[in-house]
Amino acid sequence: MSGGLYSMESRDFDKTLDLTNIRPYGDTMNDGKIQLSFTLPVPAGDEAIEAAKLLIKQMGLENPQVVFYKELTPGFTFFNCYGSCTHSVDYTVIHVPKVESTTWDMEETDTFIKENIGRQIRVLGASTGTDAHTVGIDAIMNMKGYAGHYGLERYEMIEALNMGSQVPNEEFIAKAIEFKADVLLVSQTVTQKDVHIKNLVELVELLEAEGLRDKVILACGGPRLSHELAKELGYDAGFGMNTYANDVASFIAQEMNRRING
Ligand code: B12
Repeated sequence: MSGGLYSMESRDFDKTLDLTNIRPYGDTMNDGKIQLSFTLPVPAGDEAIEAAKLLIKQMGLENPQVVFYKELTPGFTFFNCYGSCTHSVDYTVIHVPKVESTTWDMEETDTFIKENIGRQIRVLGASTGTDAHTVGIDAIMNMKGYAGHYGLERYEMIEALNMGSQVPNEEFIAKAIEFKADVLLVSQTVTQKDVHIKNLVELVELLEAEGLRDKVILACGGPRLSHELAKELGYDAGFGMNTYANDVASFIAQEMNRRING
């Protein structure tokens, strides 16, 4: 959704919108309504509902309401609740670091690579470490693509190799050397106990030890990753939710061009 378009439409629709002071929207501007769901380790009943409401109040939400509850298994009750948030944020001062490239479609990127790089770019991808989630990296790389965006394997000027999931960092690097990869793409979905940080950092350290870090474009992606975090961990770029292959391909083409042609 385009922030600019949205705010203009909302302004036309509701004159009480103040972008320096936004709060959650339920059905009336500035009502602050938030939906929460959680489980408490107690049996269902009036006391459980009261406990849920007290908890929501302690979270700083006003007018707590339990709209659904069910004992999932003896002694554990699941709740759907609402409450009103009284806090607000200034949307106009927010700055989120983002990958600085222009997103093109597949044909534009292929043409740019032909004209500026003059050869296919070799891209190696994998979901590394113990991570078994393949759908994210497949969405970026597979020929068929994802949500109407063809994957990197479809690009004429990209030679893409997807190693799948649970690829140890050492194996990934060995393949990168054999494949003469220009670009390494790492997918990390599971973030429990910060395992993604450990994996991602370990890869950077191993690449540095092999003298390879500066020779490749290194990017990572996953639902809990951001460009800011990726940069902190030593990556050239990080991609989060709703990324498509053409976002990544455009970045790769422009970054390669910058490195080769200045
Ligand atoms: C399918 C799934 C599984 C399948 C995976 C099958 C497979 N072949 O991939 C199975 C059943 C194996 C599984 C297992 C587990 N899962 Co799971 N799984 C999911 C689920 C339902 C969907 C993930 C998915 O496919 N999303 C769709 C893709 C398209 O989205 P995406 O990955 O975000 O990718 C997009 C972007 O992030 C980005 N992207 C992703 N990677 C990359 C890489 C690059 C380079 C780039 C540029 C972009 C990019 O582009 C993609 C397209 O836009 C999610 C919940 C959910 N609804 O999201 C849980 C979820 C990810 N799983 C979770 C967990 C906890 C697990 C297990 C640990 C459960 C367990 N206790 O065993 C295991 C871990 C196994 C392991 N060793 O990794 C948690 C993770 C929580 C966390 N914070 O870590 C989630 C969020 C569920 C939850 N709410 O608890 N899982």
